[in-house]
Amino acid sequence: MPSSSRLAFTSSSKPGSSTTPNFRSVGSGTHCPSNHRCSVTLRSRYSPNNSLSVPRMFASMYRAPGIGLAATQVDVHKRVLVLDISEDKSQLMAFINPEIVWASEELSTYNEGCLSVPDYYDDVKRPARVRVRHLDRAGSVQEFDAEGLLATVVQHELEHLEGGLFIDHLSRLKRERVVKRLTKVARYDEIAAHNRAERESEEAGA
Ligand code: GNR
Ligand code: NI
Repeated sequence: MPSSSRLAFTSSSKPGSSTTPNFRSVGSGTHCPSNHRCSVTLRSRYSPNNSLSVPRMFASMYRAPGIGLAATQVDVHKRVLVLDISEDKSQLMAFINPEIVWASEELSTYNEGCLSVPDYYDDVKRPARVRVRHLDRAGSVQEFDAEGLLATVVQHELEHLEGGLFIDHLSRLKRERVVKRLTKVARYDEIAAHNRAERESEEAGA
């Protein structure tokens, strides 16, 4: 289903650009997943801190727009994921301390994209079915089986919490090519922001 995975990104959405300032893409030097393992496991009780981050994460995910978001992508270093794979964006899911307790041997391939790797899509092979254990927002333990898109997205998001990205599954050549391009884009964005700030301060001074 490569085409449906693309639905999460419209041409007007440019993750990492000034419209979504809380996203940092690969290559910007400060992007969390490339250099940070999000190892903070939350206590079993759902704390007020988490109740703050979950609604904000939903807002970031819907605005992006994306079908899933890991806390680490918005610089929240906690093991929290939000998902909504429904067409009409009516099925919020929030997972605290998620873990995969079982994965099928059978693999499936999905054409993945990522808010942290803007404008790049590629096929990734992952277990076709997984069983996920997590805390819900009330702090109770939940378990469910996922397949299809849900299984793919849960694994994609969990990977973010471990400091990984879907491009880690690609050949070194492909990965280095996309990182190089995004590093260049990030540098241009930086220069543009610098020029804008300079112009604005000149205008304010004049
Ligand atoms: O919005 C997203 N779409 C998507 C499509 C295929 C496989 C994974 C994803 S997750 C992505 C949002 C994102 O980057 N979450 O980390
Ligand atoms: Ni992602």
